[in-house]
Amino acid sequence: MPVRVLPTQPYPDQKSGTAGLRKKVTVFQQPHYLENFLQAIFDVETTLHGCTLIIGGDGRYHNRVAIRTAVAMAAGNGIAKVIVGQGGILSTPAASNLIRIHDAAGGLLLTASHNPAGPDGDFGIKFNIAGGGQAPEALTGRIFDASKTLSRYRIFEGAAVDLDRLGSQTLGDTVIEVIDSVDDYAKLQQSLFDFEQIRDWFTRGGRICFDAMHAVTGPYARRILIEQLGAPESSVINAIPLEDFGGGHPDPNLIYAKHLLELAMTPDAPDLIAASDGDGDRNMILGRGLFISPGDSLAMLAAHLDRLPGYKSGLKGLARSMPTCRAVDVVAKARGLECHETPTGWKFFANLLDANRLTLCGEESFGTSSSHTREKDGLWAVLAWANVLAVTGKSVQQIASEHWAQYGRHYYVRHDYDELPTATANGIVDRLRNTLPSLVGGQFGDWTVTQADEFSYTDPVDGSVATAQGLRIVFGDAARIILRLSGTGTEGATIRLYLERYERAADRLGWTTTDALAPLAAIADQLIRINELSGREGPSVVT
Ligand code: G16
Repeated sequence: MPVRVLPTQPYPDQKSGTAGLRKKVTVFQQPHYLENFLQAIFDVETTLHGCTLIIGGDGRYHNRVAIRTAVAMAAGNGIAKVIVGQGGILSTPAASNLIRIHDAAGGLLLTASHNPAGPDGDFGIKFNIAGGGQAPEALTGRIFDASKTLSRYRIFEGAAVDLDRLGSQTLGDTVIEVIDSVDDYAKLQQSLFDFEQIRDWFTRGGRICFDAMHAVTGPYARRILIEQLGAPESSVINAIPLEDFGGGHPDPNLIYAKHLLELAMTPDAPDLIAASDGDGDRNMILGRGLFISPGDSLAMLAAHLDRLPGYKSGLKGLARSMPTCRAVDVVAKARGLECHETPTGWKFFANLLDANRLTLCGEESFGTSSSHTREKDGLWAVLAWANVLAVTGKSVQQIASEHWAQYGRHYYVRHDYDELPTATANGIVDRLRNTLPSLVGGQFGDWTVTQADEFSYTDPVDGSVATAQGLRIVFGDAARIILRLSGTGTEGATIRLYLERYERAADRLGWTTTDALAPLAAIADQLIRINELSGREGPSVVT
């Protein structure tokens, strides 16, 4: 039998963060590092045996090597059928969809999301469970425990799988099916949106610029926007996926996609400007003359979604992660919908989605999606916006200003302090945590602190509790200051500071974000003293 049991050494650092295991490529290249983590998954998640497993990645450097190993280990661990995207390519939302439609027992998604790629870049693995969602914390904890004590792994030795040839191949008793990476995803989007209406919108002169940032969404965007919806060729830029993402940083935000903001400010800007990230789950939305913050995008989609075919029967509920601005809460209240506040991490939406209590959810980190899948879905958000523009006949600018006039406006910014020494970052967070109780009732200008605590979350479906999910200083509905440690960095520690201010009066809706948030930034500085305590002059990234 070519299935071999080979020795490995345990690694002590295979703890999954906010979205799976993310490390430098060089870490993954250590002997048996990948094998150790994968074997821990196969040992712990015994439901995979005899079932279907989906495997794919975002095409970054090391993708093919890792996928070959994953396929050979799946065959070595009794998986009945492995479905792989052609060339090893699957966007994260496409993989989640495949898990669902093939009734698979899980999926291995090889990606470090928006983190840079290449030999010196990052690599990662996410394990998604049956139903398509990310493994819950209890499961990733058990996988981590197993990874620390493993001494052997099982692999189909000498496996020669052709990842580019569509169709079935076998490795021993395991069927390996290589499928088109885009087909099923495109069908899913067709079932949700009015493609006729969007096509008409293009025919009538509607224009889009979608930037795939040389990452995984290029083939998806080309197929859907150009081939199926008839947008001109020039509508998708940087469409060819490259192993190093063209040396760029496929994190679509105001820093790494600044060129899109500049495009939006030109007189002849397209009606809709958008981008997605490395693995296709994030989205950035701009209109002519303005950027739509992720929290606003969530709220504006919430206000319009039931006009689109897949959502005509109405919305079940809405949700956002705790640091995401509360714009969606205002829409939920006005429409009498349930609204949930969850910890950061898409996995926290899964139970609510499965329990049919949620239709639309989103995060400040440029993630938006709906009940159609169990991951955030970058291209879905872009198509949703295109369909909203087509069905309303309005511009992004009109949608935004009418929204703010009706519901009020949440000004919002995030400051990231990247790659801090871990002890420094922990010290800053600990210090604020200790001062929180003394802040309640404090007066800062016109604002009074109504709540100052550490966020913890009890899942309303299964009762599981997630503690230590970020520190928040709340000034009623008027403003919030939030501080938390990122769970996705690969070097040192990253502190994120989030500032949110809500205004309703007509003469306060047209401020710049910087002006609106300046007083809150000053209060945050007074209370948290990040610059002083970190020795930095300011944040590394402001989005
Ligand atoms: C991941 C998670 C998201 C989370 C984001 C930021 O996104 O899937 O749910 O909001 O990380 O996490 P943090 O603030 O802890 O760095 P992605 O796109 O990187 O998979």
